[in-house]
Amino acid sequence: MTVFFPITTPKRYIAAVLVTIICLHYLFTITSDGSGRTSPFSNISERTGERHSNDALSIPDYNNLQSYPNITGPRANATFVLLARNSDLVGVINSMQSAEDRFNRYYNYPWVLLNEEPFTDEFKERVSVLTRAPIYFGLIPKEHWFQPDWIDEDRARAGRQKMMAQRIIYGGSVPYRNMCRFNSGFFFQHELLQPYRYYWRVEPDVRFFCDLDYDPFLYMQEHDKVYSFTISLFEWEPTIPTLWKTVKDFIAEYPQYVENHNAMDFLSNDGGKTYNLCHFWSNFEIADMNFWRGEAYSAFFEYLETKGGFYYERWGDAPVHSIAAALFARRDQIHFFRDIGYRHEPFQHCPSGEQWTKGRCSCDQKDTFDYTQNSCLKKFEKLFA
Ligand SMILES: Nc1nc2c(ncn2[C@@H]2O[C@H](COP(=O)(O)OP(=O)(O)O)[C@@H](O)[C@H]2O)c(=O)[nH]1
Ligand SMILES: [Mg+2]
Repeated sequence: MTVFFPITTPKRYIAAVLVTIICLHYLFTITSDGSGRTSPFSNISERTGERHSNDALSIPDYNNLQSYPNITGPRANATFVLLARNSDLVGVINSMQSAEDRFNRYYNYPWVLLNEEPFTDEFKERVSVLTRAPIYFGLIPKEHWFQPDWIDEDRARAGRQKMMAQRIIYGGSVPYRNMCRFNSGFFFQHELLQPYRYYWRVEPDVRFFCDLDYDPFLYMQEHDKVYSFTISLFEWEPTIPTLWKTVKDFIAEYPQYVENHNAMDFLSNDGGKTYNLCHFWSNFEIADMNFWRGEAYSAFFEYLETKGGFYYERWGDAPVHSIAAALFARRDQIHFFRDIGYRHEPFQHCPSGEQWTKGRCSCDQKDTFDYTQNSCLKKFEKLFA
């Protein structure tokens, strides 16, 4: 005879269903963290279904600055710098959002935005909401921006036309040349930047891929660094046909400014005779403005300026800054921020391994400029081999 529960009996049926529901509920409460995700690591209070009012404290309170340890620690005298036009608004928002999300919402370093035209109210309003840090909008003095009167415009025009014929990017653009000259010799003289020593340059439409859990400005200060980069590459030679000769003339005239432990071997494969076109990509820079404001760089920029190459050719601030940092600073004062994931079209630097995991980087480790054919990183690393 087969023994079986006569589940057709209504009372017994209800009891069985109830027991099943209670068992299922118990199973659910011991395996759930309450947010819908099951986790074997749920804490005791969650296992028992209790909820404490301070449970939320396990989520960092970003609105309470005191709760973030670095805020109370030492800070550098530093700021972000962003040069932009009103028409760059969307790109500026993208870049600032990225820098704030990945770093500055914890540190609240100020932002200084510069333009040769007044920023519109809409521009100011849209970017001001992106940060809780102080934000300043500055107008660039005319003499720091526009082509000086002593430049021979016929010669400058001929230079532009030649470059346009060679299809060189921005070859025919005067505003681009204004920008390169301003970034080379004037931004650090702007009155809004006078209070600061270190700056982090940001451009529209760049991206920071990784969390940064330390202060790179303090890193610069504590390790006596003056210049840093994430990407280095070769310059487009037709934009600087006479720059290296000018540099060599300057060195011959002012040998006292050349640092003994310099990075000439990053710039030249033959001890300085010729320029190998390596430079640091200056759309990302964290650097010490005291270096630009110092005697060596001031003399250097003045020398370049008198040659007119910012307008007769198209000298970029990247080779100008790079050459100066490589020659007038010690090579160990130049730093490669390997852990800062960064993109400016069309290249990016993506950290790898532990740095990638720790930084919660959103970039593809395989997509990094570091050791590609057009990168100068190997040359930089060889300086220290
Ligand atoms: N205010 C202002 N900013 C400019 C001008 N031209 C370029 N910039 C800024 O200078 C930086 C470099 O210019 P960008 O167009 O990004 O050049 P690229 O990165 O070399 O292609 C960016 O921060 C631009 O917003 C200009 O005419 N006026
Ligand atoms: Mg750019």
